[in-house]
Amino acid sequence: MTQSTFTPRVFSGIQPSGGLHLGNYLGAIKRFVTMQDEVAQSIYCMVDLHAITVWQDPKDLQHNTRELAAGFIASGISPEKSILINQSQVPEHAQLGWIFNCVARMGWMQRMTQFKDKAGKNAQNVSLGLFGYPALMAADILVYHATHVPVGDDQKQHLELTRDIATKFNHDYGVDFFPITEPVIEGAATRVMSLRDGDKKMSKSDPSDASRINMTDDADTIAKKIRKAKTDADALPSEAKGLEGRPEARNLVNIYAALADISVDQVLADVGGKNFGAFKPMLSDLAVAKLSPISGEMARLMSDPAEIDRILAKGAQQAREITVPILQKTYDIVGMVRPAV
Ligand code: AQP
Repeated sequence: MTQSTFTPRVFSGIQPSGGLHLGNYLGAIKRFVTMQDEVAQSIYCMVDLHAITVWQDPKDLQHNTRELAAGFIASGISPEKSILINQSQVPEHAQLGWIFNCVARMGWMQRMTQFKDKAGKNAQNVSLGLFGYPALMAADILVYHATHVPVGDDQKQHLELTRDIATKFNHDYGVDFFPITEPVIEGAATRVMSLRDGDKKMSKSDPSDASRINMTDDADTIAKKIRKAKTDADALPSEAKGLEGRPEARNLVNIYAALADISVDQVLADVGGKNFGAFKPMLSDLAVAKLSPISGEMARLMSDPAEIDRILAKGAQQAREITVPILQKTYDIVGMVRPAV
């Protein structure tokens, strides 16, 4: 069976390990929204089981899961068109995750740069879950037989591992059961960088709030963070090659291009020659215009958490119509005994 024999299906997830930021929005969510109209079925997930690979206060986790769901919906993901779930309500993710723990090899996992970055010098003290994270991520995707996964650039290696796991499972058991998933890493802002350091990814867990634009920031906060964003002293170039060796300038131009839905070349054709004193207010105005309606809608949705819980419960029901048969078939392939149906 080849990739093309699988019905196109999109899956992606975000951790409710903090508030949503501009990197999540531009690198992932914006593409989630367009893809829900491009394929027959899309599933978007708050990956709460991944979030607890590092400590989460239980109340914060609940709040962040609901707020993330609100962020998805406010950004344009429709619960009528896409299946919206939190991972822990669909137990087949974790069940297939265990099977994949037994397929993935230690050597593959030890090469994962995200684990190395997150564990740092503390590798003996981090959770076993943090190490196993990419095998669970492979299960998140393959328990739907998802064919396409929109993500930011930092997830490329985990998606290669997902392909390796599917290939090894199919090979070991002599089946063509799991698709070889395609990563979808597109757009001008697949890797949004910190506003304080152009060599570091914008991230929820950065201790400096000034390093990121949160989706819940108000207009004044957004303007202040952009005004204070680190830059160099030169004017903006008129062509993309003039951004080489200027990570902070490149980052702000990429953000502008992604927010405006135009290319970097188009941005530079307009702003080439301007200094940051002139460009930053343009960027702030654009960011506020694009993000304020989303944060306003998020706040409205968060005023009715029971409705968010209903959407997630309905999503879990719809999801399990897909995941239960795929897990059962996996168990059959592996040789697990279960009652005949
Ligand atoms: N800076 C970024 N630029 C572009 N895309 C990004 N993504 C994350 N940061 C950027 C994309 O957002 C999706 C969800 O990411 P995640 O929450 O599952 O985990 P992460 O990549 O580890 O995100 P953070 O913010 O850096 O979280 P922490 O600080 O908790 O580790 C993915 O598609 C990711 O590529």
